[in-house]
Amino acid sequence: MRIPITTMLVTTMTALLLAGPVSAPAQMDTARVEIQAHGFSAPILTVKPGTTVTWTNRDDDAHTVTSVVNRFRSPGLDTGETFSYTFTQPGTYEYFCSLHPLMTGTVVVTPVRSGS
Ligand SMILES: [Cu+2]
Repeated sequence: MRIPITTMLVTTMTALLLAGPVSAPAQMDTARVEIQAHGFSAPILTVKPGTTVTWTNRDDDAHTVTSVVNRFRSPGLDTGETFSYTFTQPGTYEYFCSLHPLMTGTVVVTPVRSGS
């Protein structure tokens, strides 16, 4: 009995999906940035893909974490409030506080090399 070509295609594609993308599996890393004295505690933060970065506002003033190219955008964070974003793709992500645009920061997501 012949197997329809469409069944074979679906099976092949399913196998590819199960095999996952070529890139390394996502990692459950976390990183923290404190917002204090009208600045970000890590002006340049370097992380691996899959890292969830959490910003915490330690100032009395409200601040935001706003991506320059609108990849992420926190609401206004009052004292003690947090905002988290997971960086899945390598790249350089610049952000600032939309209430105080002189407050800037950068997250650099480094590519993961195979075999490391
Ligand atoms: Cu601010």
